[in-house]
Amino acid sequence: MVATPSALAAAPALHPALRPLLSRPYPAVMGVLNVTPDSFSDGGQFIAPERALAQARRMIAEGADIIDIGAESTRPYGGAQPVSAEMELRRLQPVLADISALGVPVSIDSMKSEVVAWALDGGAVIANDVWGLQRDERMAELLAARNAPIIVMHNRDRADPAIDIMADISAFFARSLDIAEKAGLPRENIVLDPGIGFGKTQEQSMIALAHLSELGSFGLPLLVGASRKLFIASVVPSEPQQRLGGSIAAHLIAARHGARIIRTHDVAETVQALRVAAAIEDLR
Ligand code: HH2
Repeated sequence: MVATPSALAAAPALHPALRPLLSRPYPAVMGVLNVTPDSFSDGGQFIAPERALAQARRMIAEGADIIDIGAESTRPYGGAQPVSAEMELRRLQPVLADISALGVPVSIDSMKSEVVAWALDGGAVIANDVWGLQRDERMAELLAARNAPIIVMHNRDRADPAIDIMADISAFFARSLDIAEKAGLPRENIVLDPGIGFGKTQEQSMIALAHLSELGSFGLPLLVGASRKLFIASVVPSEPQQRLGGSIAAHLIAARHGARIIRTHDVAETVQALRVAAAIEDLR
């Protein structure tokens, strides 16, 4: 079952910060802004505050509906250095208020509740937790207290080629939804994300895209972030900066199978692809 845009937009209970993002015939686009030295595809490019602000402005001009700011690289198996909450805050502090003032909702990509709390105070409106409420036990309570929307992403410590990845993703989401319910975080605040490239073999990342529509059975909006990820290079060997074609292919398939938010580094090209695909589909 695919949660169609009209069904989701009509759902009376959708959190008000999510509603405008989900009411169009093509998915909303989340532009990635990494204020990190070591992110896998753009590490170091936007750590200078003036560059981060310029990149946010550029992505908004290109059609981004959300800006996702991250101050810790989460790249799995890529040797990303875990950073302290203090370091995340030191990287976010010079940019968050200015970017939040640009008129587009900001999400905070952090698995630490103290960073998310600070960011929500400083202008971010959506939490993006790559451990889906399952790493920091204070996260669900914090978001319930603030009535903030959250992206719950599937993750695993390591990939296991022997498992049924769709069953694993569904079981993970069920656990996250249980944690949310116990904390009093309403279901209508939650967006689900299969976590392309996280705790999955390259093939499992592609299986998650191919079978995305199965996750529609949760009745919640789906987000997909396939941008520049390694599974693309498993099909066509390429460096992260050379994976635009593969990213767009994956995102169009995700949109077709029910994704309502697409997370990308390449906003202009992604918006164009999604809009053209939607215009063509509309004629069927
Ligand atoms: N992917 C990355 C980071 N955060 N959040 C969600 N919800 N979904 C994703 O697929 C996702 C995410 C990895 O991409 P990037 O931010 O560019 O890299 P890094 O973690 O190295 O900063």
